[in-house]
Amino acid sequence: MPDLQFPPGFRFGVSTAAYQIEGAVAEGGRGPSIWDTFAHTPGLTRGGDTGDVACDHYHRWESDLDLMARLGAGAYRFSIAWPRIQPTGSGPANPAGLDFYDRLVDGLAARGIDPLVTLFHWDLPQALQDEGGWANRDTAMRFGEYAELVAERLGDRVKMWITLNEPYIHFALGHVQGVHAPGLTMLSDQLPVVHHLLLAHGLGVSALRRASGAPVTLANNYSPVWPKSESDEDQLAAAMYDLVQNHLFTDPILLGQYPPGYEFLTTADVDSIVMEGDLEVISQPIQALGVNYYNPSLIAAAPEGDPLPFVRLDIEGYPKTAFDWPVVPDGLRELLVGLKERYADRLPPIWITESGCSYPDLDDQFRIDYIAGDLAAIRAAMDAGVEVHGYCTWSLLDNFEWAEGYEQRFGLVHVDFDTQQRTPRRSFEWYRELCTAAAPRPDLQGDPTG
Ligand code: GBH
Repeated sequence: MPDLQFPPGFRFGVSTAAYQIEGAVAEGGRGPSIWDTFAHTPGLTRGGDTGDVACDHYHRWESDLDLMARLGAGAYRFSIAWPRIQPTGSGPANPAGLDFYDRLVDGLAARGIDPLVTLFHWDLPQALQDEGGWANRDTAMRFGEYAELVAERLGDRVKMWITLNEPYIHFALGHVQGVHAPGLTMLSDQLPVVHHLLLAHGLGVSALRRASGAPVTLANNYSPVWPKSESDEDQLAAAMYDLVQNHLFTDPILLGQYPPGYEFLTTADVDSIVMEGDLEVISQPIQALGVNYYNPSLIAAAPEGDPLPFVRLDIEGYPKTAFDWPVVPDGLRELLVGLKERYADRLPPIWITESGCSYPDLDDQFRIDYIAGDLAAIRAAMDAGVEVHGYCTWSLLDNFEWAEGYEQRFGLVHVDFDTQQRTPRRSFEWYRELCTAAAPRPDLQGDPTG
């Protein structure tokens, strides 16, 4: 048993996302999403990989739940594919879509695992993208309706709602860098996408709180920002990077206002985008804050002529995962303490909704050390006064790693993508000890603080 003592009630779980594991993209009345379109466009994903089959979880969900039961997981964070619920992103619910998640939620309850449900993990219905996607304010309204349909059906059993997964990453990689769906490269007038994602979150909170007693949050990807040097240029670039990655999708929610300096995101009149009353909707109380952590960001001023004001540099001097990402567990402590400093009393209890690494071998001491490092960092932050209620590791299974296809392996469980055979790695056994040693957990639905 690793020497990682957490207070009673602390939950250990695992995370996944719909497009990364489900497959069955044309079954049960599911409509196409922007990720189907993107992955099927030649040259955009590694080796042309798509999520058409992925882990075939849509057909194998029961045995996957049995795996989680074997793990002793206290919580399972999964996402609902919006295009299964509304194939074109609006209108009445598709019964087969709701039925699938209904069975999943009941299957979890039968195994004593709390369902933590993400409503949007990047798979926007393609029909909404055809109408402008997140650049269109209507998409936020549609999200509120979708949230309502899901909450009406599952709201009595879901234990925590996560409106959006990593809106910053969806914005930056999908709408600025163009390396994720929908593959846009918007160099100016980015504020509408940002604002409509935030508005969707707020409208989602309203709908979910109306129909369900469960706590609501969103999962943000945070990264402590390290300026390359003391120079004014690098300090300024780092501050701008910090603004977009760490503050842009949190200040409006927790403080009711955009971070100072955000106006550079548009050349239009801000009031034509951020309408009266929007910030009230966006800043409704949330009962937890989801934190996804992978690594810090080393930032320098961009060379003259670059379209963006900052560049991310390689972080040297730390071990690297198979994905070449630096392993810096203390960055998690740093960011948690930083959140507490910035948001003080406005900061709700934190859930670590993702942390993990790509590592291929079945004998994966590397992954064990990685998770243990992040858990020790969480403990250190808790000792410094940050309230953390749970940890979900990314991921249960090897899965479709977006533009990187199936090459990167984040699972506690290895998946052979030819046979769909699941083989638990050594980290699975290690994590099982941690999960099973955890004390019994109080009911989240009855706990107003989440
Ligand atoms: C999450 O995104 C997603 O929610 C999940 O779907 C995904 O599978 C998982 O993480 C693993 O990727 O340039 O070396 O400093 C993570 C977003 C963006 C985090 C890129 C790490 C920088 C790596 N990531 N980022 S590096």
